[in-house]
Amino acid sequence: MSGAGNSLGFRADTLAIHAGQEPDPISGAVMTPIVLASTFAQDGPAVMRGPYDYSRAGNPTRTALEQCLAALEGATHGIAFGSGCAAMTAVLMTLKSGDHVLVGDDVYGGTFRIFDKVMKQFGLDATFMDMSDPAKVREAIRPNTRMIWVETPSNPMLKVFDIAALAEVAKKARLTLVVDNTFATPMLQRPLDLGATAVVHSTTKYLNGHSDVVGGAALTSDKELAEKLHFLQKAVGGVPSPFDCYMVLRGLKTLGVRIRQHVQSAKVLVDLLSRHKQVARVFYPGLESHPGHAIAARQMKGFGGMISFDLRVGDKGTAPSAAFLKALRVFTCAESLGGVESLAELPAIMTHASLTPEARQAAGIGDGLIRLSVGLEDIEDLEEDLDRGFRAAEAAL
Ligand code: P1T
Repeated sequence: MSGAGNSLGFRADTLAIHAGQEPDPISGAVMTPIVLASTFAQDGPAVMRGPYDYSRAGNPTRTALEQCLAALEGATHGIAFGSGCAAMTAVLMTLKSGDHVLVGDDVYGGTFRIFDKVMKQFGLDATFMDMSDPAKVREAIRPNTRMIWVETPSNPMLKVFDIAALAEVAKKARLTLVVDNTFATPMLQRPLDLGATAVVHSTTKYLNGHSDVVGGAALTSDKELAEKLHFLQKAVGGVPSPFDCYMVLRGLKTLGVRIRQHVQSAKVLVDLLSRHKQVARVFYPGLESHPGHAIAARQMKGFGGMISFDLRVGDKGTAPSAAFLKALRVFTCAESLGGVESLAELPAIMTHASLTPEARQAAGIGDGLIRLSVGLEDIEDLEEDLDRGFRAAEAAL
């Protein structure tokens, strides 16, 4: 399978294992070699021997990863970065001072921080808004708006937005639509097929899947945008190491089976949480009561492995939620998500602490909001662990 592998029509589970990866032409090694070289011999000054001259500009292990990710997202171009934040920043650096971006009102805290604390200094303006009503998004477009940016499902409230409808709005106004597909992964949702211009990922999460890499990527079939991103990758230099690229390639091989199990286990825990007297509300797109359920059912192949819920905390602030998290023995209290191990966290003081208190309140991120990344442990151990948490939370009330 050569190049992006995509044109050959293979399906996602096959692409995840083979796209961008041929047995090594010299040794026949089945696994992609980790090419650690920072520089590559030239046949003479500025006479390239092969496609590579310097590893910031390009590296064979990185190319394999970029082609694999591009194939999975149905993109012609993949551009890998040293973190999800580096990938997102590069995409925003394709804009210029005075431009304006419409951003979904529920995004990872670090994404909010890039807009609020970094890009703002360079004159990039952003409006955070609920993107549930595409007509409202259309009305919010200004003469200087260049981009619509959305996470779906979103972090941490699991909001779902209609990618095809937003793509329609973007297309009519000649805007770029960027979708952060970290929570869904291409196994469950392919935004480019629905009309998005680009997809961004934190490969740190499900794509790598083993909580041992920080990485990111942007995928697009827009040639002009891809050229700008390749330029920024080389010029600004937020590149991943060859070893990290290899690790993500290795993790990707099991993405399909992992995601199917994450989804199946999440469903069991959602049922448990939905029936629990200490839970005020469960946020999960698979619930029929979820406002975005119909859209999720249409645009996703499964509802994902992330769950948020509001624990009843009375007037005790974060104490019952903290007690819940401390009592867990299978779930680890930690930021991040998408690994084989289950994680639990308190967005208000962890992943979304960088939001302003007003932004947190507007998003609904309160003291009782607990976010779970459902891992691959035995489901009965996970159920018992949540019981442990609930008992500790009750004692703290
Ligand atoms: O951590 P990094 O690889 O830089 O990725 C940033 C990022 C981008 N997009 C989404 C949707 C994310 O969730 C993240 C990182 N999120 C966490 C660390 C977290 O615990 O939510």
